[in-house]
Amino acid sequence: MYRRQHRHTLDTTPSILFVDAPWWQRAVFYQIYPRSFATSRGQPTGDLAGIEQHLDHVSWLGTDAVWLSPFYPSPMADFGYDVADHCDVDPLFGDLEAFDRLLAACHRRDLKLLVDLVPNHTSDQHPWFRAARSSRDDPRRDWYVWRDGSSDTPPNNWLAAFTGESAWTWDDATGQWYLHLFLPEQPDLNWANPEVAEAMHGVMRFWLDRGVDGFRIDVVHGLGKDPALPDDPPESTGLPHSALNDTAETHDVIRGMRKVVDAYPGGRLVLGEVFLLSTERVATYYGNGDELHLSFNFPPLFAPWDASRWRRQVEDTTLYIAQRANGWPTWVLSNHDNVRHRSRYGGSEQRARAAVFLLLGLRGSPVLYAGEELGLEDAVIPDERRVDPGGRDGCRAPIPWDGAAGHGWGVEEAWLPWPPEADARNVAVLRDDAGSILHLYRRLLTARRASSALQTGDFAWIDVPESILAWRRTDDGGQRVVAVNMGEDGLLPVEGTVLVASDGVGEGEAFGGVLGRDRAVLIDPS
Ligand code: TEU
Repeated sequence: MYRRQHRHTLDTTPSILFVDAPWWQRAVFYQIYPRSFATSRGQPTGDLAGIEQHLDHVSWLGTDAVWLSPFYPSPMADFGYDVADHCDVDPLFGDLEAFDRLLAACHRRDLKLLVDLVPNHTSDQHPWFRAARSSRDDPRRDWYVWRDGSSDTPPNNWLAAFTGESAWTWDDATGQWYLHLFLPEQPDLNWANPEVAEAMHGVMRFWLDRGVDGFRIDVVHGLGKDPALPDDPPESTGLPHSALNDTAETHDVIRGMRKVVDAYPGGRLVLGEVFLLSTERVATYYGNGDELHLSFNFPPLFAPWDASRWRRQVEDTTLYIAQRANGWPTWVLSNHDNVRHRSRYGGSEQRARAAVFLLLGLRGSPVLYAGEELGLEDAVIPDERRVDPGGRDGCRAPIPWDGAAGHGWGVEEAWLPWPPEADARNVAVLRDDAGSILHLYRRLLTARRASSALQTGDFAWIDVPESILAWRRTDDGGQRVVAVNMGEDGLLPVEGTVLVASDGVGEGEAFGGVLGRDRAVLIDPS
């Protein structure tokens, strides 16, 4: 069924390669937001060479693949998600040679690298949009979505994200409206025009030819628009159209992208950001094995620290994604768009420690967000330092690498304030403390790598008190039990050896039968 192999990585832990599942089903992903990860040149914003210098942290931790948020030339109205050139590197982050060095450094460590593809919109400073905007007759005009109308009535009721205002902006010079699901500085591309698809496929090939292992695709569910542009229903009041767009056209677009990556050897991946608030709808983006390999599924991210709510999310994910042909779930608790989960769950480190057992223990591919392994909370951002139009600054605070002034950045202040307790809660200090949350993440990642049951095994609930979620992962190679207690101390009717405990207590010993509030365990029941 599977073959054991020692991989040669900088890490001395022998790891096991299970050849029966594609790499991305076994992989743990690690998201890096380049502005906030590390600098190589003493700047307040991070850069690609800074990431390269800190890659040993990522491989020491035991993750398998990095997803890099955008580093492309950009006016930074949306901090890089407003791309002005899809095939280059913003000077803030380095250049294409720095990218190639980073990619090679990842591959030397057996880390895959995904880049962020932003195909729904460009910057308004992109040459394509500058051309499109210059005249109604420009050959690129139809690369974007334009509509006639009077300057006081937008074509429909769609709302833009972040501004809460109309998703249409009137272009006075040419007398038409253009569509933007996000900022007015982010005009939407018109994927109904085959030239757009061709151009974006060219962008994909540019990065695939350089050797990237695939893409995280931004707002992939937004790409196809219903040509009738129907109003959003009244009951969706307040939701931006970006959270509602869910059309048949998009599935054709995704199939086209999938063909591009499938033409390359080595299992290149498309991991889509489907920001729809229904897991049942998200599941449709896996297609029939001809659309996304993996999709984000955000409803669990929005669930509170509550066992019954989480049980429902796991059941939905199992029903709609795991049981779907070609469906394979992903799990994510934090990213650059949302308040970090430790803060969302009330701020206790104990809960953050227990939460990672969900991420790494449930069936599917986990996506970690840099800094969660330090148990970071969102930074407190004073009004005068807020910069993001979507109010997401807190989760984008720079990673503190050590406890000295400047936390390894060589500057007094980075582009955003440091996260809380950075003097004590940083990579260097937590690495020296075997009991830290950082070492907990590492132990759990190591335990996951060593167990095919935990990576790709079947999932079954264990019958336990309401406040506990407990499940068994099983395959031919063995079994693992994971339990997370979101409520009162409770009895867990499982015997076996504790492999990893969220509070570090009793590891290597027989499980005692009681699981405390906000505690979690990984047990070998054999
Ligand atoms: O996010 C898409 C998206 O739908 C979210 O931004 C969502 O609207 C927001 O979190 C609600 O608070 C992607 C990127 O992840 C995000 O950073 C970009 O700003 C956005 O696309 C536009 O490119």
